[in-house]
Amino acid sequence: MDKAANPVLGSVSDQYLLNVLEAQRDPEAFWLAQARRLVWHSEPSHASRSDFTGDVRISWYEDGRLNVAENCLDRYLLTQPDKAAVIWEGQEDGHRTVLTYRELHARVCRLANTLRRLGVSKGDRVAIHLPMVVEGVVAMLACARIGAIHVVLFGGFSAEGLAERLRDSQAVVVITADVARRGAKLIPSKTTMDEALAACGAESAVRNVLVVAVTGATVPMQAGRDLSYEAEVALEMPDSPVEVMAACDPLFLLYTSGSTGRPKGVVHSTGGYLVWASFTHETVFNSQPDDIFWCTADTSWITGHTYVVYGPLVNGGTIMIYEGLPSWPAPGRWWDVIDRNGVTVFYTSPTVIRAAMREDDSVVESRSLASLRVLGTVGEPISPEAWQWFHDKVGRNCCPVADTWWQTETGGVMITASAGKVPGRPGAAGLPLPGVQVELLTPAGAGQEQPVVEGAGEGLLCLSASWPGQAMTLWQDHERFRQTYFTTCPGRYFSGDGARREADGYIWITGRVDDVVNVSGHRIGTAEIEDAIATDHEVVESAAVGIPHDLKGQGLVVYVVPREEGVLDTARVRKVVADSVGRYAAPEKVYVVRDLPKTRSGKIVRRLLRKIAAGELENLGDLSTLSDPECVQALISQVAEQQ
Ligand code: 6R9
Repeated sequence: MDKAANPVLGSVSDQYLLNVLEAQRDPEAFWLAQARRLVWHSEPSHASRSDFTGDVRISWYEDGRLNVAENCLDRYLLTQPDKAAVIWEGQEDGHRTVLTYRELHARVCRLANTLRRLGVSKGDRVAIHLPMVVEGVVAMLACARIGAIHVVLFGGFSAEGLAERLRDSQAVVVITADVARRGAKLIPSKTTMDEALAACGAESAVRNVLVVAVTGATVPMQAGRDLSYEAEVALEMPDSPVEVMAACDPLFLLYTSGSTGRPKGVVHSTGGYLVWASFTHETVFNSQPDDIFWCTADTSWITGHTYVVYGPLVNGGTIMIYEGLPSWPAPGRWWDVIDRNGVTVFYTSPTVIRAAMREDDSVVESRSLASLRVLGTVGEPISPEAWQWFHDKVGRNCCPVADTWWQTETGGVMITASAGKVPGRPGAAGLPLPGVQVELLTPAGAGQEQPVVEGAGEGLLCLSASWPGQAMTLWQDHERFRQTYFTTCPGRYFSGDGARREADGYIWITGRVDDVVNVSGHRIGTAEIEDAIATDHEVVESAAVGIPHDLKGQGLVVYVVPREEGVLDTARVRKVVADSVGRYAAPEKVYVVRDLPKTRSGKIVRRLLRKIAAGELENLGDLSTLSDPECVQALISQVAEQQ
């Protein structure tokens, strides 16, 4: 990067550029220095022993030993025991709790002791299925304290979705809620979990279910298995020893969607992940000790892991957690949360911003928002218009906006305009963080060489060197890990996204190039949807694609070929998806068609289906590879009839 020759980079801070250069010159020394952010029982003697070739090995700080909960809590008991660690606000009037570091530590210890008493030990999996309540944070840290691997499950999963993940992870204890609040709706968490466990039958390893009384509703309790969370933790002492872990022991696994059917259990490490959480939380948001840091993500998303819980706490910050929706009971609710609690950093998603833009500007303008210092967004591309609105209306023209590109697999932010260091540019993600080695590769046919794009240009977004936050493997499927991420562009990690780089280095994310659809920031594999639909015997074949959607970023559209021509209940298809994946994945539209367009080798041509569903009929591209080019016209008219 040549600062002098480049007016934009001219305003990138010197310290930032120095870090970039230092990390490039001697990554080993740079990352070893970053490890000093943490407290270690035994300090690592080296940083990375990772290798993207052969069987693929991701290994950071290998001989270091530490405990994550001790890093997030105990170290601060000495320096700032009475500082607020968590500010929680409920969606019901007057529901608010503040926990100091001392209090959070005590709660974590009580649960850690409870889990130990229930026979949970190092390496066991514990599933956490909770709404945005303090117990979610407590549960993650309690697992970390005893070396159990947490698996946080989304509250919106169907019973079948939960069952699949419980079977795969072989969790021994589940922590769930009686009922969760979601605006005016009540979500029956416990009974959905009961259904999931019934569906698992003998394939589940769950011995106990701890039920948090979120609303206090009466729910069925199975004797011997189900226990009241509150009653159990009350039996325990507020102190508990930590399990000292190796840096490469798994801290958690988190399921995410890929381009094949089965969800992937992404496994994150203890040492490398925590260094990454600390480094990125400080660098990206220019974090300050008196920040009230509000990342609005659900804890079941990687963003919730890294920026609701681990990043801010490992850096000794104060986190804000809000239970409810942005516009319930009335528009502007989240702006009130910011004003009432003095939130300084607000990190949210483009979906939330787009929804707020649709409201009258007076909603946001009538709030003060004077406490805000830094804004961030994550999850999907943000349009220049939405970026500008966020900057002008929420940030009142004076807060930097960091769009942050990253993934479940990267553990934390990778590409962004770090607040106060790199000038933001509406619509662009920004620059790679220090130590992040981005390469864009030109897509090539099988067996062909893939040239690296130098300077300005577009290509597949790859990372050519490991970084501390990189996932180590997929749960019990290292071969799938290697195949998924390291074969498209050999010797590199391939993200599944495409990107464009400007001459001055700024990167724009162009979206997924694989079969993953991003609906309001939820990654949904089209194969997951198609597998669900395949269980309907009236359907011969189906194809799911994503199309642009004003509010959600992308919407799902499904094409189905019925067994009996023209006869199919589309409502049933939507229900089958909602039941087996979750309501959030129910398609916007189901088209019943006679045939799907395929290549001569039998591959469904999704590009065509996407264009037809989006009504972009002018340029359908090359149809010569289709086995039956005629089918396209028929398809277009069948879709038109159903629109
Ligand atoms: C953190 C997170 C990852 C996928 C990723 C990409 C999309 C995320 C983005 C973005 C454009 C951004 N994505 N952030 N696209 N600009 N700032 O979202 O993780 O749920 O695993 O999703 O989301 O397509 O590959 P995850």
